[in-house]
Amino acid sequence: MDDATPGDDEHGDGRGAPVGRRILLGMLGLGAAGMAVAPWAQRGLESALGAVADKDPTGVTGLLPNGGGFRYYSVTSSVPHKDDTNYRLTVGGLVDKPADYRLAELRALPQARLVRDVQCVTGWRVPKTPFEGVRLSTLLDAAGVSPRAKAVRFTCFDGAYSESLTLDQARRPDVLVALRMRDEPLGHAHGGPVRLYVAPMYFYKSAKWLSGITVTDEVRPGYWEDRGYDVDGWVGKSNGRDDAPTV
Ligand SMILES: Nc1nc2c(c(=O)[nH]1)N[C@H]1C(S)=C(S)[C@@H](COP(=O)(O)O)O[C@H]1N2
Ligand SMILES: [Mo]
Repeated sequence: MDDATPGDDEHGDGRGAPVGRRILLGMLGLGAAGMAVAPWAQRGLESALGAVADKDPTGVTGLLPNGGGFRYYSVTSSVPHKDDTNYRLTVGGLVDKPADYRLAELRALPQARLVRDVQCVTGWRVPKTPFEGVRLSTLLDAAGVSPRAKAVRFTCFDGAYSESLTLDQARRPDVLVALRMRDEPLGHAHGGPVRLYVAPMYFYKSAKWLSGITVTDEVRPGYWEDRGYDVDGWVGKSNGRDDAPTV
């Protein structure tokens, strides 16, 4: 199960982003250029994405042009852009040593790399997608989890989304606080600069724009789980679906 390979050659597959995708992600990155530009650019982009969206109930969605089959999802109509200057990830709750990580601090920790299929509960699947980042277990160990703790809650700087895992699930080696996807820094559209990546579960568990990790004494269902998705989101064994596992 533990096939994460820290230190893999990040660009070894020679993959290059198609031009269309570069342009799109460039637009998504505009927020970093200035506060005056970002809200306009993002609204324009998101309504464009809305125009090509499938009839999909799960929030603002759209097929990312040349995005390798990924769809853009957000339950909010706009999301602030965060980067090295203002991104923070807090770790708190039932821990001995609450922490507040900057991006550079997360990058300085040991990194793990996983290459698995991605499966959305609405049916789409993207094969063999590299994700790279810090194992969640590394951050939990550093924080010193209380013996009373049973679960972990995740919150997001979109101000709305949340997720949860049991402590056992959270400690799996295939659960990452991801900084990179497809061998590039995680872009805003995919939840950058930092998202959760829960490899063996449906992609709704992989909370985008991650900003808070709170250790709790019980599982608190997340955004979609309050709206009917299974809390234990194992691919192929939940949500009434029989997809092949994302190995
Ligand atoms: N913050 C946040 N995280 C989220 C979502 C969301 O709407 N907001 N949607 C989830 C769902 S249902 C899916 S399928 C994936 C989509 O990730 P993508 O936009 O990178 O394709 O993000 C998950 N994480
Ligand atoms: Mo999804």
